[in-house]
Amino acid sequence: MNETVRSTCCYCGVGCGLLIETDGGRIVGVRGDPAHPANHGRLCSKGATLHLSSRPEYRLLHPQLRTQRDAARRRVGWDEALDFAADRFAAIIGEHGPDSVAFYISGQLLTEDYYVFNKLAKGLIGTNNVDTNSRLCMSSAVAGYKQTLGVDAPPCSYDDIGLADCLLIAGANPAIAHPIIFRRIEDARAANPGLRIIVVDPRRSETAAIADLHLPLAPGSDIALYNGLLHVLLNEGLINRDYIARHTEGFDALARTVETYTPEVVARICGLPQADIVRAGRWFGSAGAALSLYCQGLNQSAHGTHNNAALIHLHLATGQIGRPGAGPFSLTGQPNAMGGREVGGLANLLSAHRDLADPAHRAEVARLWGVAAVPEQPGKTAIELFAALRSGEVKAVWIACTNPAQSLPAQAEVRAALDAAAFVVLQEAYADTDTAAFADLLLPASSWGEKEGTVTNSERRITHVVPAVTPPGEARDDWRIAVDFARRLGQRLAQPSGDDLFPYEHPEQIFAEHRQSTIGRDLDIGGLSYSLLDSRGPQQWPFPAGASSGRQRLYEDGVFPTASGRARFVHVEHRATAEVTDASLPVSLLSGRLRDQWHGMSRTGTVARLFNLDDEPLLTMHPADLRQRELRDGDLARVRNRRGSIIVRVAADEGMPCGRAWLPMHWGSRYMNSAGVNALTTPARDPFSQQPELKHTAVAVDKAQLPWQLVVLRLADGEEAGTPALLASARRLLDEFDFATVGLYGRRRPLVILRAAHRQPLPADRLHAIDQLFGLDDDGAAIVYTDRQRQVNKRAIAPDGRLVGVRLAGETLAQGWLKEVMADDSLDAELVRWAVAPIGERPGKLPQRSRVVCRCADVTAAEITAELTSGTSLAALQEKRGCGTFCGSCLPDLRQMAAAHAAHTPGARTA
Ligand SMILES: Nc1nc2c(c(=O)[nH]1)N[C@H]1C(S)=C(S)[C@@H](COP(=O)(O)OP(=O)(O)OC[C@H]3O[C@@H](n4cnc5c(=O)[nH]c(N)nc54)[C@H](O)[C@@H]3O)O[C@H]1N2
Ligand SMILES: Nc1nc2c(c(=O)[nH]1)N[C@H]1C(S)=C(S)[C@@H](COP(=O)(O)OP(=O)(O)OC[C@H]3O[C@@H](n4cnc5c(=O)[nH]c(N)nc54)[C@H](O)[C@@H]3O)O[C@H]1N2
Ligand code: SF4
Ligand SMILES: [Mo]
Repeated sequence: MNETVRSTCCYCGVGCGLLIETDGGRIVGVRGDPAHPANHGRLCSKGATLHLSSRPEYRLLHPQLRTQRDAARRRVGWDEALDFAADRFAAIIGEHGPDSVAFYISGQLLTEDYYVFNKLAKGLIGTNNVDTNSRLCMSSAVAGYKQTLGVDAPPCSYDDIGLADCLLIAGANPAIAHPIIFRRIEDARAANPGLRIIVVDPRRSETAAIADLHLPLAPGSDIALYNGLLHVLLNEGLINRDYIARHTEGFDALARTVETYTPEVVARICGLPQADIVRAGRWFGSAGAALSLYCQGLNQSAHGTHNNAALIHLHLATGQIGRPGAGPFSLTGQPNAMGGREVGGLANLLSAHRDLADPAHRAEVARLWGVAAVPEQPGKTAIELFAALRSGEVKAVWIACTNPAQSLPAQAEVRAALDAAAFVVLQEAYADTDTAAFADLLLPASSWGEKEGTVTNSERRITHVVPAVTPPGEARDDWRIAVDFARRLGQRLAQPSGDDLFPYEHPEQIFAEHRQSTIGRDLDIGGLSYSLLDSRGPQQWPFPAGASSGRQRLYEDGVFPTASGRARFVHVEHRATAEVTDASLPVSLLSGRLRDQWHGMSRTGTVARLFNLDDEPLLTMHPADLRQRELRDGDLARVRNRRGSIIVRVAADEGMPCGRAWLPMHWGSRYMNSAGVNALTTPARDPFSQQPELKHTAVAVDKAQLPWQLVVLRLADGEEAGTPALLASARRLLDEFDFATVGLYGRRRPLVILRAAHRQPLPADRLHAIDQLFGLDDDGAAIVYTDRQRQVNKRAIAPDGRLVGVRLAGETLAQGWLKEVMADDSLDAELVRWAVAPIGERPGKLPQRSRVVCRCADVTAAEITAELTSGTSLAALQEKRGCGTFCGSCLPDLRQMAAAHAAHTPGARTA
């Protein structure tokens, strides 16, 4: 029976609402929820393909345990798994004290999950060693807000985007990372011709395309720039003296500091034209409403807290805060980074925005939980935690919903730490992330569409999510796993309080306790309940008891939650990046996101069409930088520094200033034969937020001499059937080569692609073994080409004239066109022999592939024209193929195609 359940997207912090469609207990589709205020029915390509991402073949289905490090894990029952874990934790705590264990959790957990883990560490065990991947993500934003505004609260709402006259997008790439926010920016641009958009980003990002002014500053030079803009504001009389006098403190000292940040000085530090700095200052200062949107370009820095503060200063100095269309709006990355901050699930925070350092706050939390005390000593933050695992100071770690063996910087250290740990537990939804290789105990967690609880998005809006289906295998909800473990551990620690502390049988009981902890605090949600969220829809905090709605905008009255009620200007000065480029490491390596992949790709990496935009991790550099290294587009390069070395393919990009390079963060050891970008990144971190400088590391880039190339393209059998097994086969080969990547491609019939390069040709028996692994060894259906002199060997399998697999060794030129025709299943039988043609050229008779108009639903111009020609209306076409119904960015194109068709076809319908 078909059912529809309201939920949210589990990817980014925009927090789009969606409707999950189920049939017979399986998720069969998703649509944007028109009633959700975050997205009003829109979804981006990732949200729109969520229903394709939950195949049980990829999921972790049963607990697995190994009692000896070198042994293989075996399947165990939940009782055995959790008893074993409780025994190990209790023994370690008994012998070495509470601080010898730690939890490393995630902004992708629901608030209720988070709450239980936090209480388990701080309330039951008595350690503050609970930190999260938000340390890599939002902790500088938290510290930046607290230093200036007093508490960790983004003061704005998404609606402010449409009300601003000046948008300052700094160190954020919403076109890729927050696509539905970017749709709002495009709408604002269309509606308001006077809108000015400034983008501050060291490279010409996808978002920079919409900018009126792009400032490609030197990596890490943001403080200099914002101090320089404040200098311009002061110079040009664009500050709001009245606001400063009434609502802030510390301005005069900062004004003296920024005296030296003249446009001339700042231009030199940032590598920008002076005139652009002055122009940006004037635009910001003269705007009726100025809104800043910022993210990891500011946060992931060894001075990330002050990057944030320096930007917030611009708003305080001009009074551009607490008004429609104005304010410093930190975009959150993960779907529930906000919820984690609310429950205080970080090593230096306590529940409901309380501070660990404050004895009164500690006493309040102890009272709320009914424990004697919460520990005083701050816990270890992510980087410290893994260093302590390595040194043996921390012996056991419980990891949930994050993949540190890919996402933390300096991977060699991190992996050594996981190796050194006495006991590693991983609570995961997917079977084989890079961290899973290190786990002694693997616990299967339920995931998107299967769980109940709440999430808070970037604009402080809380949504209640309910399950649409039951979890696969024996997977259980994260909060339930934590509660079950906590009760068992409580018994062993001779603290019968385990059961009393964790009496929950339903997530709403946890929510109620969390709600209680917020009463009287800045984020008071005393008026919320699951039923209110269901009946009146998602709500923004604060929402105290008796309120009729949440607060759209904070600080409208100019009163800030500081001791004096005033916001603070703090002393910020330009500082260099932790690592400076020099002659031996001349390139600044930046990293970040691609539109269609999510972090370590455990989920997005299973959906073929999410590889269609980018199916390999490419290191982009300026063409001149490539030329200087004798690299051509598509060549392989070695990227190295003293921490590591990886090989990747390069691509020319005029938008990368010389001396900078860019690599996506998504490919780890399951998709390529290295740890990816974090083999190279630095663990250097901000002194206030402890967030590491993931956005900049100094590297050398040189041509990699790997002349022998291999590509395998293998079509899976059914819609998705066979793909997991083929992917697993390809993965087994990764380490055989000096360079290798695996991935998917295509649409209804996915292709699995292995690309490799090696310093010398592989012997024939190895090639044969590869053919066997991919089912290409059936001599009856094979077409083969061999040129011993050139050491070229090609093989294609085409049963009944239909090309289903190709292996090219020695020369791989045909892979480009083969990938397209195989994914489309469009190669005529008579052209199949071209697959193994000597030079790999494209057959002249092959029609050019039609342009993809809707990338979300993957519909081409030819398909749209065919539908229109057969009499389908635009509305019916949208309904049938889904095009234009997700993010909406192709709608103008679609409408134009329909209109053009109508103009040429009397009587055709355009609506
Ligand atoms: N498609 C997709 N979307 C995602 C995610 C994903 O994995 N995939 N992850 C989500 C998460 S958790 C997060 S945190 C967000 C991140 O969202 P964003 O921060 O918007 O994305 P990033 O690509 O990490 O980095 C943003 C930009 O910072 C720039 N940058 C680098 N160094 C500097 C600098 O020194 N100064 C300035 N001003 N800019 C700099 C980079 O060139 C990059 O374009 O995305 C979220 N959304
Ligand atoms: N070089 C570089 N490194 C970076 C960044 C960068 O820009 N550059 N960005 C950093 C940032 S901002 C972030 S947020 C991190 C992200 O880094 P990670 O947190 O390591 O990334 P994910 O791949 O999202 O990991 C989440 C894991 O949880 C699993 N999972 C999904 N749903 C559930 C569930 O319901 N329960 C459980 N238990 N597990 C589940 C997924 O399968 C996945 O393996 O990476 C950081 N690392
Ligand atoms: S913008 Fe895309 S990834 Fe982010 S919540 Fe919305 S649909 Fe999901
Ligand atoms: Mo993040």
